[in-house]
Amino acid sequence: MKCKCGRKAVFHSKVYRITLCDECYPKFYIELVRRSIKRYGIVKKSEKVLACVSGGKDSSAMAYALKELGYDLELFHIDLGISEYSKESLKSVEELAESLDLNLNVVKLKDYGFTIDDIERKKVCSACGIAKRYLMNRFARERGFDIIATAHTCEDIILFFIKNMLSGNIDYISKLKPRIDAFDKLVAKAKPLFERTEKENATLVLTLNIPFTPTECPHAPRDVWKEIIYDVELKKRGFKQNFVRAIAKLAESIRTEEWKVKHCKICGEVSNAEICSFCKLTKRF
Ligand code: Q46
Ligand code: ZN
Repeated sequence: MKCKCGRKAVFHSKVYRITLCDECYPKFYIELVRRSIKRYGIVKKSEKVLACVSGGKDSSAMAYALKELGYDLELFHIDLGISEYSKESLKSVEELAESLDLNLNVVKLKDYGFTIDDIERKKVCSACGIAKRYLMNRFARERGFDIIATAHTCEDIILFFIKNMLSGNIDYISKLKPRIDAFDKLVAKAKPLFERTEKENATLVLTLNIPFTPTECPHAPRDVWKEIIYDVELKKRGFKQNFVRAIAKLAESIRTEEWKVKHCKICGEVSNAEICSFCKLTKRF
């Protein structure tokens, strides 16, 4: 297949009815991200952005896109201490920072007394999520960043939506908004890739040789729901993007109950209990 410019194609999409080469695809991708940001007001040009990068393809694509679009940004990586995976991830984000000429901030979980490898198997991902949310928010606020950008893809958003619907956590759906404004000590959050698919992100990093590691976290569970989402997309083209837009609409319309903000007695961060989940974790070690 050939691109409209006549060169060999690297990307074909039935959803957009388009076939593009390695020169036309990056421009197309950046334009899609620009449109999402504008349409949903995800990041403002005046905001200082802390872009969270794991070393994987999605966050590498996000960092590249935000830089191309002219945002004032720095990179942020947490060394989770997950054996070889964390070493490879760190190497990859260092290469990414160098290739994009961006400042990289690294926080080591070990400096808080434990690593993800120290957590019992069943609780690994929940502890990891608690640590990531806590460290990125605290770091961003203490260093004067206005907004935290994470590379959630449309598959991630659909997955969170289905799982939370099934567990009856309707309130949680409001967290799936493309932008969540700052509240008390919580810094604003942005999901600039919420309409992008993993395939679109992978095509960008492979086409432009943007550094990333293909290695997956050894704790990543096999997700049957993700396979189901891909199956539906195969049968109904455009399902993922249409669904994620509907989720964004729904998330915006949910009025969360006013909650009286509490602060952790140990660290002072926002918490829904006397002691926050992160301090509970550090206390165990
Ligand atoms: S939560 Fe779980 Fe991920 Fe943390 S332990 Fe690995 S798989 S990295 S997004
Ligand atoms: Zn605390």
